[in-house]
Amino acid sequence: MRELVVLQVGQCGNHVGIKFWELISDEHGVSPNGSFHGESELQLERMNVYYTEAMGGRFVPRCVLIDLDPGTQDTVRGSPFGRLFRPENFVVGRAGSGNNWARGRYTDGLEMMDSVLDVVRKEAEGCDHLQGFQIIHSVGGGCGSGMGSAIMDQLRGEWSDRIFNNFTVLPSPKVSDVVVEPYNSIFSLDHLIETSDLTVVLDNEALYDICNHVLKVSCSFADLNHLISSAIGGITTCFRFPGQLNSDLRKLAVNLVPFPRVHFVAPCFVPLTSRDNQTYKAITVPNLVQQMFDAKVLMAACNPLKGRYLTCAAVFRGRISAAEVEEMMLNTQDKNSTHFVEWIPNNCQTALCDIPPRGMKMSATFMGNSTAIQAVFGRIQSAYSAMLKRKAFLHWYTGEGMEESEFLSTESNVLDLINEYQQYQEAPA
Ligand SMILES: Nc1nc2c(ncn2[C@@H]2O[C@H](COP(=O)(O)OP(=O)(O)OP(=O)(O)O)[C@@H](O)[C@H]2O)c(=O)[nH]1
Ligand SMILES: [Mg+2]
Repeated sequence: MRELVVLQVGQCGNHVGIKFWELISDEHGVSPNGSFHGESELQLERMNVYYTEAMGGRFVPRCVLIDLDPGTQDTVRGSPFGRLFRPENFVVGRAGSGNNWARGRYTDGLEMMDSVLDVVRKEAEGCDHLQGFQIIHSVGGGCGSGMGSAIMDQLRGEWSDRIFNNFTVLPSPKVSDVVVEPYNSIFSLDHLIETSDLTVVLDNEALYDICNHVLKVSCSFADLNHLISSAIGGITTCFRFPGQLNSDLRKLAVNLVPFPRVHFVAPCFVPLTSRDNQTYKAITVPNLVQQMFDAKVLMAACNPLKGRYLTCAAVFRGRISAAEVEEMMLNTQDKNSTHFVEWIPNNCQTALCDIPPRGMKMSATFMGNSTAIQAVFGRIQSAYSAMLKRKAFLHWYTGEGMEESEFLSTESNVLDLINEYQQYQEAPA
């Protein structure tokens, strides 16, 4: 079996992570106590990708839950599925980093590193054939960002030939009041560019707009996390249920990432639903395809019509006709051909899974590797640059041992990435 190890780091990582486990446990018929109550062989067939079967047929998530701050883990333990996790897999520090990347990366985070690695090694050694790691984290604070980077450096050293897939929540002033977020995020991006194979961008700015303008619901973290977990549930469908296309993490990464640094994809999930509106609405394949390519539902605040898709992938779920899906997808690409680079033929991959998400007849999840994503990085880099110019808040970082020169080299790596996207956008066939 091809197993994955999930690491959820920091407050956001753990809050999103628990929603993901609730969702997939429901889809695979795993009860909060780990027993199987499903009706179908299909739910069991690939269970080992995400769960280990423990004594007495109990299914335990292959998940390591990490935070410097003990408070988050108490929330996770107290949630309906909190008892599903192996108690030893909670790795907790004494206090949060105070939104300081340097504390997560260099000081407090490193103190906890041995305990983290012990748990990860135990999980990895219990696997038949480990595919790779999925890391769920935010980059606006200090733990998910700084400690997340430190953990990835270590894991890369030990498992260099495995795939590293990040689910990365980017900050927005619309839902946060952490003023140093641009610093923490640009430091993390600098790391992700080098150490992640595939980064799924979950941008709080876009998620806020979806809640506020499209769904017209409140914009609490619970609302944003509902959207995020449906996207992660959709993206991981092909790993969890039998099928051919993009059926493991490496295949997905190979199809989506044409150049090593250009591995940031923006997802969307349709039909959109709010937390309390899970009821089935009549929806058709043409509907799904049309919504999927609408910038308003994209979970990164950028407009793909202002860039070009290098690659994309879609997962359709439900009892739907493969021929209809194929036809609609080709039609849409034909009509928008200027927004797909012509130098990668067949750059849109479509997978089908018979089993719809709970409460729906059909759904689709889309991941686009579009050059338009440079706008998201540009937004955060401008805020970074404005503060750095006046050296605002620098002492919090230099006080932990960081050099001022690091601030400049980090920024230039992110600026290089933005440039690369621009070059690919303009590259002729
Ligand atoms: N979507 C979403 N964003 C969150 C959530 N919790 C925090 N954030 C965002 O994540 C960033 C802060 O990161 P946290 O995850 O709280 O910080 P941390 O990793 O625990 O690090 P510390 O600074 O040590 O607390 C800000 O941009 C918040 O807006 C959440 O549950 N959902
Ligand atoms: Mg925290």
